[in-house]
Amino acid sequence: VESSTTKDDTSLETIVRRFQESMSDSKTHKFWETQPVGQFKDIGDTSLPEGPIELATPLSEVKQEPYNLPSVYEWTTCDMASDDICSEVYNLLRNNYVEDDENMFRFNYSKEFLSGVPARIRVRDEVVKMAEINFLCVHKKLRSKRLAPVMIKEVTRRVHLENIWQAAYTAGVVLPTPITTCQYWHRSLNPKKLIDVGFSRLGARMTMSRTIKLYKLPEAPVTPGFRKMELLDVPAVTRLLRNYLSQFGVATDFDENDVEHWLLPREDVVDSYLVESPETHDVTDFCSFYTLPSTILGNPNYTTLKAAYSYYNVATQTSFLQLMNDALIVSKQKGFDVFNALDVMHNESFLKELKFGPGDGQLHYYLYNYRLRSALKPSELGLVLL
Ligand code: MYA
Repeated sequence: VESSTTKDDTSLETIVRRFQESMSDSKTHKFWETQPVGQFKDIGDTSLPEGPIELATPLSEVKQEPYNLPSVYEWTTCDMASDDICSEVYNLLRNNYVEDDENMFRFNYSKEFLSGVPARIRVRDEVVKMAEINFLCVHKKLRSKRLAPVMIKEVTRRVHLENIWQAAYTAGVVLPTPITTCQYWHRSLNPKKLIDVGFSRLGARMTMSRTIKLYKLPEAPVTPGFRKMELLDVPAVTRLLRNYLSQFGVATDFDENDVEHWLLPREDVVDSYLVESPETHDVTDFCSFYTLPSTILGNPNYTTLKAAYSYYNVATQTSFLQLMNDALIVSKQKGFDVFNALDVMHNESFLKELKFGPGDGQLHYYLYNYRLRSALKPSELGLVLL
């Protein structure tokens, strides 16, 4: 949700929230304090080594049976290739997954997103095999019963059995200890709808028609050679991305298979565009975004907010500003209401100029069983998790 608060906001709600945020570091975490993650008490202790916190153990020493659940429950492994099971998981998430602070919107990930995959993530000079953990969800009726720690321990056990000892994940809540904290920014594409559903508000001294004019975009992309990515572009895009991501402290380590899986355009999942030089036919620039609608809760006129999320972008010949403006233009053409981006990588350099506004939510990034000597700035992070 677009932030409606300014620095001098002194409403009681804001003061209480800021206080809670400032206290959350000193809150006790009965579960997380037992886990191999950076602990709040160690922040600033530069004597601790960077790298794995616990060593890998032989697989025969990994607990072979699942953790116990309260008696009426049992574990099932979801076969996501089965339509029925995929629908069950999809519906659990559609009704119970992440909401904004005011409970106006809830993520509605499409079925295509719902698979777990291993990843290679580079930390400084080390490429580490990790699990990307996502979609942790407990039904609304079963909250606050300490089920989440059992689920996390069980997924950890299962990942260990795959001989993987590290993980990466993001969350809106503060846990021990973020490697960086990022902010979402939002670019209105359909300002009238965004205002109607309470996603954003009419600015001071603005009318609806002036707002619509402010966010108006050209009909078509302006960069010569700007086109959709195709299968044959995979090697060139991989080269561009690997070169770009090498400058960040923590980043995805993409190979050609990963680029094909994560970035090749898929209807309603991911869109990728590139610039092919009209003279040399070299691929010089790349931009991408994924589709993540949110259900609009309790609005009589609208049910779905269509949001595009900036994914990975690389500009070498085109200005970054113009490349991202072309991304906005194609996402508008495709009917998105809003284009979201985190302040990771070099995104800061286009956010304000392209009329993104800061959101009210933060996204914290975490590594499991891997210590960083010090936190990163968002601009030092080359990793976007779906
Ligand atoms: S982030 C998205 C998380 N999902 C949602 O926000 C959906 C809506 N919410 C829910 O479904 C529930 O509220 C959840 C918590 C399931 C989140 N990440 O059972 P509880 C800790 C990690 O009584 P519930 C995503 O998917 C909390 O601090 N821990 O609480 C990435 C407390 O521990 P402590 C969390 O509200 C997930 C304990 O759980 C989160 O009923 C990455 C309370 O448990 C959270 N988002 O359920 C998971 N929220 O006392 C970690 C609360 O210590 C993966 N908690 O503070 C770690 C790597 C594992 C693999 C390792 C391989 C080597």
